[in-house]
Amino acid sequence: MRNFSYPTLEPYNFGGLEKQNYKSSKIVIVPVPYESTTYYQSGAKEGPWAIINASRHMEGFDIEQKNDISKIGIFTLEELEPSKNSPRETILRVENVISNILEDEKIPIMLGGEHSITLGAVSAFKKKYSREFSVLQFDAHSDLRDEFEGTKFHHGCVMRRVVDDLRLPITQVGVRSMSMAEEDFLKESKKSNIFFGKQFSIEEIMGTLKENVYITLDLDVFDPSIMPSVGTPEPGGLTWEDVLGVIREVGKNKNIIGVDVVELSPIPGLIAPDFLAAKLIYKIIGFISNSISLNQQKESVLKKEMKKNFEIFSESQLELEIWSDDKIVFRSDKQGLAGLMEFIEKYNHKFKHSIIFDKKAGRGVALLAAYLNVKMVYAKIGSDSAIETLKEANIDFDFKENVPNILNKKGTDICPIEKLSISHNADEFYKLLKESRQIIS
Ligand SMILES: [Mn+2]
Repeated sequence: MRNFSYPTLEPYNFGGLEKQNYKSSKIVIVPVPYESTTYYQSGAKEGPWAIINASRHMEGFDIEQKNDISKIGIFTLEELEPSKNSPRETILRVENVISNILEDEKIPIMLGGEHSITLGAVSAFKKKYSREFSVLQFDAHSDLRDEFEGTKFHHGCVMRRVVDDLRLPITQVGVRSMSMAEEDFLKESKKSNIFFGKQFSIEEIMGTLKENVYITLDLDVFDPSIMPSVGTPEPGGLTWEDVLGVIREVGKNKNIIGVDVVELSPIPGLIAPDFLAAKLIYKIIGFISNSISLNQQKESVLKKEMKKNFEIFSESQLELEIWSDDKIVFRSDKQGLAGLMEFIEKYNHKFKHSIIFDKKAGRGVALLAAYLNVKMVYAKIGSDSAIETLKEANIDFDFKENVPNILNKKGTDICPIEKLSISHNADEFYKLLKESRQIIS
């Protein structure tokens, strides 16, 4: 083909980025122009395009972060084609693409489209995180109807599917419209932490959330004065700062694992709401990249300290057991610990939901816990310096005489401890871990 050479405008991707590279991107934008059920104001299928188009005119530099946020790497996928057959099929398509992104350890940000697509994304997250995450919903509506207009996959039913079918904890913010049946459901089931309108404090919201948070944001949570471009605008909505204030704190204190921003129905000629949606997403990406770099700094400081201290506490009689989400238990002696550390360095393995317990937890155990990224430390006694380190690393702990006997917990598959405790180098450790996985499965 002829090589045209002329100046071009910003490409049609989120942020109008010159070069997109999937491999080096942490954020993946998934446009889903889905619209099926009838609307007061229709046009949600134009939402993703309008957001991307507006985002091409955003400034890359962010005054708050004093940085070009796009440096985290943003890759925009092609628009997903909704199924013409059924809502369920579209939701499955969404689930597939989000699963693929999670497999690649990236953070998906989905652009809607109708709110129903959230179910597909959240299903993919459940496969990866099980029930170890919260869904934080910003919305003018509670979306808790069991069925609406003859379907369970209506956008007014999406959170009901999340709490009932996926059995996930939800927190709802900004709700100012719902039906009597939804009110009854809320009262009876107590399945939602709901904050009506502006009646919330950031601390209260934080208190309802698990460590991992998926954010679903229906743009009608904003006041119609700044966000008229939605299917059902409700008065008394949140301001730009209300919403950003909450998400900023979630970014600081929790782990944002995925986001969707839905229900933009662009009004021709009115660009400010489209731009608001684009900028909102960019701000959220900023919060995410901020927390990732903070965690990396914290991690590397702890790793350094761990290495420095390793010699000292490996001399002591360290005997600990680690119970991981992989249902693998191993007992470590001095050499075993050396093998474990070598293994973590080489294979970059993380025992995300593990528990360590030890007879006595000193600073060494606390550092190891931080290093392994475990969730909880149990021990009979804990030193002051251990408590200090664990608090710093945001790890829960429980020090009491009766250390729970997790090893004997019913239904826990355990691979032979002896097998793993003899691994004294990284490759050996990896081999044994792999073998034990096979034993378990
Ligand atoms: Mn909604």
